[in-house]
Amino acid sequence: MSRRYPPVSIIGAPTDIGAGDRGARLGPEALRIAGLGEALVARGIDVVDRGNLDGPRNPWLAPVDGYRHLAEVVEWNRLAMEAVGAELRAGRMPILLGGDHCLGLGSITAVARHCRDAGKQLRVLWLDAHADFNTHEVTPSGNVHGMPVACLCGMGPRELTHLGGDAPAIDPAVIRQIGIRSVDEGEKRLVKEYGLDVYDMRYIDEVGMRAAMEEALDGIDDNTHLHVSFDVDFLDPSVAPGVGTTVPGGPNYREASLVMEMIADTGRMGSLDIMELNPILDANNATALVAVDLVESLFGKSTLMRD
Ligand code: B3U
Ligand code: MN
Ligand code: MN
Repeated sequence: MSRRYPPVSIIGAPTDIGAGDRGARLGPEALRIAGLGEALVARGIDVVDRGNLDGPRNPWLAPVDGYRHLAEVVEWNRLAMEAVGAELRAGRMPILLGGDHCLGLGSITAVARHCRDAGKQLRVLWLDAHADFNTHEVTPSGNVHGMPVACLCGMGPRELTHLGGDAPAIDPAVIRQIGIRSVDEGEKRLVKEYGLDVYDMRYIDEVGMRAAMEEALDGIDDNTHLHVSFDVDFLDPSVAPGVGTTVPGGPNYREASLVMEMIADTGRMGSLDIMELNPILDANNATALVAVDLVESLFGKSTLMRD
């Protein structure tokens, strides 16, 4: 093992409060059963599993004013923000297990605050089929898992945009979105207006994953905190069927492995979300196993010694 990693804390956030299907609440357990913790321990990493956060149940109601379950979403994100923040303050690397991707808001709000306090430069890699840049005005669903990036950039209800006190939590310029292939009509306009740096599948097909990732990782230095927000629907459904919103034409296993390996090579990953795994829709936990395998690559697993 050539590189040393900081101690890791696994935090489960068993909720589908922001999703359009139920089942992502089972994601943390499926990832544990797929051997996430053991795989990291086997790589020589100090791992503590903090167990699960305990937030409100999913009342499974229709959207109100463009948001489903806003009060519960706020509470889950507050819990996620506090848990992630506590690990960062303790010098540990949080891995937040979703749960649906609305939780990226709480996680990254905590990471952004930590970076400000520590004088670090933040870079967010958002691996996803979706831009998650909807607002209550343009959302086709009212599901808040389609909105966390917008909220982080200051667009959304005050309870979410000001979760950490200040809004916006981050500057859109720190985000790189990779694997995008489903953006709603109104959302497209906002993505353009805010100048999000999006490496969509057409771009990846044209230049190749390696060149796209080189661009996305450009400018990272020793003072960078790299946050990886991994929505499992980033992957092509042929390798990852166990998610609520599959979109065809995503990165295959080889491309996704390269993404993770290139991130590992930077040595700068300081926090990670693994989101949207829905075991109800999975086949024998296959998607969870793929996710764990890719996380091992994120933590430096490679076929040969490279250093
Ligand atoms: N953009 C759609 C679908 C969606 C976004 N994120 C996920 N699905 N997982 C929406 O509902 O906002
Ligand atoms: Mn997402
Ligand atoms: Mn997605």
